[in-house]
Order: sequence, then C-alpha cells, then structure tokens
Amino acid sequence: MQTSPGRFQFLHVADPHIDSPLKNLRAYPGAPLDELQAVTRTAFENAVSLALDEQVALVVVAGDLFDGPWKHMETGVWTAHQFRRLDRAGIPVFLVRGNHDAASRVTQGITWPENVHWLSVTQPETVTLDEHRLAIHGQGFGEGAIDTDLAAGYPDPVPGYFNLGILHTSLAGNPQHDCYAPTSEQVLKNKGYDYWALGHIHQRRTIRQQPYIAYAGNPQGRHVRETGEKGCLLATVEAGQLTGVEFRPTDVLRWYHLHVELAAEHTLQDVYRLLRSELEQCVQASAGRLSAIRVELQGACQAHQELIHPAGREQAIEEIRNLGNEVDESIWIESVVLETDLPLDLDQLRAGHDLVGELLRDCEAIADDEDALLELAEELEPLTSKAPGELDEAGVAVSSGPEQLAQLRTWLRQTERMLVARLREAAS
Ligand SMILES: [Mn+2]
Repeated sequence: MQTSPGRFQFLHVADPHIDSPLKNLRAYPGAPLDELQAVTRTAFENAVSLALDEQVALVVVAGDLFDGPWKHMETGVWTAHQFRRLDRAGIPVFLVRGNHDAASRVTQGITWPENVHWLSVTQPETVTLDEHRLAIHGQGFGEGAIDTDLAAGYPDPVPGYFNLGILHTSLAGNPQHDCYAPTSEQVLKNKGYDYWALGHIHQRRTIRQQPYIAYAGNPQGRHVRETGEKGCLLATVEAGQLTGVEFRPTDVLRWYHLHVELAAEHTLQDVYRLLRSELEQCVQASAGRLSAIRVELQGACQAHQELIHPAGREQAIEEIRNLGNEVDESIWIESVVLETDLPLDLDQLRAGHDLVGELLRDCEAIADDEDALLELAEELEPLTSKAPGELDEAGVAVSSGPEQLAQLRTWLRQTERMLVARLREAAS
C-alpha cells in the first residue's frame, strides 16, 4: 500500500518462461495433467495478482518472459490479457528480452496494452517515472547469444532519482564460452544504481545489499533441478531509499529431489516407511501446492535383494507411486531412481572356500602387488586412452605414479563389489 508520499513498491519478476513444457511429465490415472501443463501460466498470473494486491507502482520482468518461439498465438493473447489486468490498475510493466525470448528468437507479436514497455534491444534505454522520481534502465537481447557486457554500456544514473537497472545476465562467467551478457558485481556496483533486477539464473540469489543486486529466480520451477520455493521479489522504496525486499512465492507446483540413503539393515518395507515420512514433509512444505517429487534410493541395503530383477524394480516403483497417492493427492512422483547395492561383508566373503572367496582373494593379491597392478594398467591402457574424456567427466583422472596405483586400487575395489553382486544375482 502506498501510504506515504515518496513511498512506492515494485515487483521484480524474472524468467517466467511462459508455456515452457514440463519435462518428464508422466501421465498416470489421477495425475492432474491440465494443472501441470499450465503451471508457468498460473505462477505468472499469481505474480500479476500479487502486483495488484500490493498496488505496486510498476512490475519489471528481467528477461525470458517466454520460453521460446510461440507454438500458438494464444500464448501472446493470454499474456496480453495478464498485462491488461495491470493496465486497468494503472501499473506499467518494464521488460527486457532474455536469451530465450531474444528479438531474433521470438519474432511473433501481438498488440500489447499501453502499459507494456519492452526496452530496446539495440541500445541501452532509460525511462523515467517522474511522479516516483524513478529511472529505469535496461537493454534486451537482440540475439540469443550476447558475449559483450551490456551493463557496462548502461547510462549513468539520473541524479536525485531512484535508479533501477534491469538486466538478463549470467553475471561473472567464463569469457571463453559465456554468451549471456557477462558482467561483474563490480561493474554493476560502480554504475551507481540503487537496485539491479537480474534475470537468467533461475535460483533466487542476492548478490549484494548495497546497491541491491539480486536474481529473483523463476516464478515456477520447471523440472527437478529447479527445486524449492519459487516466486518474485517485492521491493519497497521510501524517500529514494530501498527500505525492504521481500520474497513472495508464486509457484503452484513445488519440486523435490529426495535422496534416501539406506543402511545395510533396511528392507523394502523400511524404504516405504522412510519414504512416507519424507513425502509427508514435502506435502507440508508445499503448503497446498502440488508436489513433484523425484525419489532416489541409494546405499547398500537388504532391500536390494528385491530390486535385482526388473519385475521387482517395476513392482517397487509402482508401490512408491501408490504410496505417493496414499500420502496425499497433491503428490506427483516424477520418477523413481534405484541406485541401491547389496550390503556385503567382503572380509567374510573373502575367507569363504567358494568361487567368490577365491575371486576376492585374487583381487586382494593384485591390489597388494605393485607389479601386478602395473600389468593391469597396461591391459587397461587401450580403454583408458580411448575414453579419457568420459573418465574426466566421471571425475577420474588418468594419472601415473603413486596416484595411478591408488586409482587402480579404487577401480579394483569397485569391480570386486560389482562382480560379487553379479555372481549372487546369477546364483539367485
Ligand atoms: Mn531463463
């Protein structure tokens, strides 16, 4: 509410990605598919409603309003309708185009209501709202890739005004392959603005307080790497000073990635028991929203015995979906990842007078014998030299000397476990 003169609020929205499809959307009986498909719209609609409720002076959108070229013109019609709600309340909207909705990428258009101000994509632009002594600076993406520092070219602050910069940027990036208007905190700070409304990084993050530099994060997570609460930032300015920034959730579906670490004694029944409580916590945290949950089971456990065969895995996955439905209808199990292992007492197995024991004793003999290890390295050479990229990606360095020996012993230990599990599987 604008209670005193010189006080106003603005809403900082970033990366709505309107009509971005949800990834891995899996249909199953009772899945709220229509609701799921519409989440990016509903979250944006929530942001508009919030702006109306709070009677903000303006809304800024820091890029990626759209996910990409419109699949249907209806995307534009729907969005114009949302802007018209603001227009009727006399609330202007200032936007920059981001990499997803760069001028060259989203070429479709619709007649926007008069309150909509797309800032130029060819040069930095300043618009002033004199009644609030507010200057808004920004430049949008003309192309999907921009490797220059757009912020560096932004105009000087307007003296005596509250200066607000809108920028779509990856901030400090690798100058070699960063093409999202890279810049630095220092450049932004030195510009002399009061607030930098950033977009591009979907995780909400405050870079610094003075001047205030922040990513609002997207209003709605779109896949399992965009977990937790999502929304926008409501900023308050009094007598030319920023006096508050509040996060306000707008999401309608909240993402969770549950890693359940299992212990040796855990059976499948224990897994369900543990999961139930985790799922209940998600529902509680979502506070009435839908919960999209990826379940990942890890660790060496008894339960693995029942997860060795495809039929057993399928059964467990469906049982977990069933459990989700039972805990709450607002749960959508996005996927179940089973990465369990057999709990093995390798020392005990090594002492056994059977094939497994013999195999493990052989492995140990190699691990203790440097010459045997180096021989092994030679045999592996055609493999390791072919796949250095893959090994690098897996965080495995192909080295030499003592490091190489340690690496070989690690591989040997992993192989031991794998072989024993396979042998048991074959025997069962
Ligand atoms: Mn984005």
